[in-house]
Amino acid sequence: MSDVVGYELEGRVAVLTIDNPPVNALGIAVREGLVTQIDRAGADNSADAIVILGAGRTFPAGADIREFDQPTREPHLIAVVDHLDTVKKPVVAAIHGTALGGGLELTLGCHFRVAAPGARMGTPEVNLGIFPGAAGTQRLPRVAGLDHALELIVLGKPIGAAIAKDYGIVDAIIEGDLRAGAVAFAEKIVADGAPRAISSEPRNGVGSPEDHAETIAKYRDLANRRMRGQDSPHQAIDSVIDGLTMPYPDAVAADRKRFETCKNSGQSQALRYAFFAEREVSKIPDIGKDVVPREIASTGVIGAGTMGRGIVISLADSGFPVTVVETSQEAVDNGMVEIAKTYDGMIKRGRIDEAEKDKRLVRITGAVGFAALGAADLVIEAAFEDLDVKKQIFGELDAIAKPGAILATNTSYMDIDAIAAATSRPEDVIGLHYFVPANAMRLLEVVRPEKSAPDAIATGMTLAKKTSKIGVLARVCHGFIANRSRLPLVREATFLVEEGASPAQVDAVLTGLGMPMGPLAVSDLSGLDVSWRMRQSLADEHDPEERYMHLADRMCERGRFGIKAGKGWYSYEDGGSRPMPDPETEAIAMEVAREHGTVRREISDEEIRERCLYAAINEGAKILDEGIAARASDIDVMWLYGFGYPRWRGGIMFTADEIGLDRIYGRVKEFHAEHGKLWAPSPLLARLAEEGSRFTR
Ligand code: 3H9
Repeated sequence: MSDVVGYELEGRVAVLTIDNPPVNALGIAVREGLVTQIDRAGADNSADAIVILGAGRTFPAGADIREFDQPTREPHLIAVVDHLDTVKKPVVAAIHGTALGGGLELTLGCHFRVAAPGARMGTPEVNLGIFPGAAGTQRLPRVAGLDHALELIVLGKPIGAAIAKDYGIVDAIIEGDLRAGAVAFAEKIVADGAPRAISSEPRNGVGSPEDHAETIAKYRDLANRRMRGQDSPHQAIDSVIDGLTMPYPDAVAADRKRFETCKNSGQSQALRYAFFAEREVSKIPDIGKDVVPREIASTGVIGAGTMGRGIVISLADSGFPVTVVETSQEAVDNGMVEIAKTYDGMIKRGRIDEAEKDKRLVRITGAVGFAALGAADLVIEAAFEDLDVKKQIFGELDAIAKPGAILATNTSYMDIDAIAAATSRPEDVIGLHYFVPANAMRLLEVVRPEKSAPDAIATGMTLAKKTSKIGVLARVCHGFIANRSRLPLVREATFLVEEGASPAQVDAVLTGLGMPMGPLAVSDLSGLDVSWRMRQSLADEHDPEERYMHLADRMCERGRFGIKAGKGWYSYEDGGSRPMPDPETEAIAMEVAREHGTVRREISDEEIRERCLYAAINEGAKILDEGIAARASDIDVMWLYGFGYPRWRGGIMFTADEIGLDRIYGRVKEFHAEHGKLWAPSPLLARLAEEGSRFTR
C-alpha cells in the first residue's frame, strides 16, 4: 500500500508508522502514504482509533526541504492536515525526537497529541525564509493561544515536551514505551467517548487583531531586533493575522499564496542553501566514515590570554577536563580569576547557576610549564603570534606529549607546515583556529597541514561537534579561509577612506547589506594594532607593486588603536564604545593621500559595496581554486559563523552567484586596471564567468 507509511493493528487501534529516514521528512511519498493509510484506517472495521508515529529517531522533522526547488506535488501537506479533520475516528499523534515545521503541523491536524518526555517540537520555518505553510499559522494559535503560537512561529525555537504540555500543544507525556502508551491513550479516548478536538474549529473564538494588538506588536519588535532584514517573520505574523480576520478556509488559501511567494524569494533560497551548506561542511571528500577520530579524554591549552581562556572555557563547558599552562604562577592565577569572572557573567545573564559554575571550574586545572601536559590527548597552543615562538613551543611539546596526542595550534594565519616540521610527529599536528570570544563564537577553522594524518583531522572536526561548534576545514595558506577571504574587504575599506569616503559611510554600506557591524567599527573593537603587527612581521614579503595599507599603519603610529585607546577610525568618549565621527581621521587620510598621490573624491555607496564585496569574492575564488577550501559553500559557512554575514544572503560566494559572475568578473577587471595587482582576477572566476556558471550548486 505504501512503502513509507506502515499500517499495523494493535488491538483495535491502527498504528501508522512513517518510515522515511533520516528524519521522516514529509516528502511526496509520505504525504501520499499518509492519505492512503488514513483512509484505510477510517474504513477498517477492526480499528476504532488511529495512532500516527515516526520510525527511527524522530517524528517527521518537517516538509522535505529538497522538494522546495520543484513545483509542489499534490497532495499538498495542507490537504493531508485538513483531511484529518474529516476522519471520524480519533487520531493521536505520538511524538518523539523532533516534530518540527510540517511535522508539528501534521500533529495539529491530529485530534490528540502525546509525546515522549525528551521530545522537542517547534516551527523553525522562519529560519528557512518561510513560515508554517501547512495551516500551522491558523491551527497553532487555536491550540496554544496567540502569544505562545507567535513565540514558536516568529522566533522559530523549538520547545520541550513539558513546555508543550503547559502550552496545551501536548495532551499527555508518556513515560516508557511511546507506542504502547499512545495506543493505550487512544483506547481510553474511545472508551471515554471523548470528542475529537478539531483544531481548525476555534473553541472560544480567535479574537480580532485589535484584541491582540499588544502581542502582535511585541513579536513585530522581536522580529525586527533578532532577525534584522529578514522578511519571513513578518510574513508569518501577517499570516497569523489572516486567521484573526478570515474564516479558516479563506485564511489557509491566503496562506498558501503567501507561502509560495516566500518560498520563491531570494531570502528563502539563500537560507535553504545555508541549511545544506552547514551540513555539507562536515563531509571531507577524502576522509570517509571509516576513519575513526582519536579518543579525547583530557585536554591542555597553552596560554591563558584572551584566546587561551576562551578555548579553556569552551572545552570545560563541553565536559572536557582541561589543563591550562602559563609561564608563571602569576599568569596562571590571573587566567583562573578571569575564567571565573566569565562564569560569573554567565550567571548574571541567567545562563548557568553557581552549581554549574563550580562543576565547570572543577574541570579546569592551572599549571606552570609544559610538563603538566604530558597526559593530555589534545593540546591547543594559544600563545603569541610569532612563528619562532610557536616552533619552539612545538619542539618542547614534542618532547613531553604522549604518543598519539593531537598537537594543535590556534594560529590565525601562520604556516602550520613549518610549525609541524618543528616536531618529530607532523602527522599529529593540526590547526584549530578559534574566533574571539572562543567560548561563544561557533566557528572553528580546522586547518589541515600537508603531513597531518586523516584521523588527526577527523578528531579536529569531531571536537568541533562535541564543543557545539561548526568545524570548517581549510588547507594551509596565509590566513587560511576565514582571514584570507576577509582581509581584502578590510583592505578596500581602508583604501576607500584614503580616497575620500568617511568610515561611517563605508560601515553604513556594509551594515546596509545586513552585517551587524561595519569593518572599520570591527577593527576599532578588535584593535588596529593586531593587523599592524602582522603587517610588520610580513614587511619583508611585501610586493612593492601591491598597494599598501599606509593609512592603517599611520592610524597606529598616531596611537589610534581603536576602542581601547579611545580612538581609532572613530573616537570614543569616556571609555565608552559608541563610535563618533572624528575629523582627525579625515585629516590623517588626507595627509596619507597627499603623500602617496591618492586623488581624494566623492565615493558612491555602490562603489563601496562593490569594492568591499567583490574583493572578498575574488579572493574566495582564489581560495577555492587553490583547494584551500573544499567547496564554495565552506567559505560561506565561515562568513555566516565567523563574520556575521547575513544568513539570508547565503554567504559571499552565494551572493556572487546571485549577482552573476559575469558582472563581478567585469568589475574586478575594471578595478584591476584602476587599482593594480591586488585586484588580479581569479582564474576560476574568469572561467566560470565565461561559462555562465556558478560557484555554488
Ligand atoms: C516545513 O516544514 C514547511 C512546512 O511548514 C510547510 C510545507 C508546505 N528536509 O541536521 P542533520 C537532512 S520546512 C530534507 O545532520 P541532526 C539533512 O540535510 C521544514 N532533509 O541531523 C541531513 O542530510 P545528510 C521545517 C532534511 O540530528 C540529514 O537529514 N523543519 C530535513 O543534527 C540529517 O540532518 C526544519 O527546518 C528536511 N526537513 O538534526 C527542520 N531535515 O545526512 C530541519 C534534515 O544528507 N532539520 N534533513 O546531510 C533540522 O533542524 C535537523 O535536521 C534535525 C536533526 C534537528 C531534525
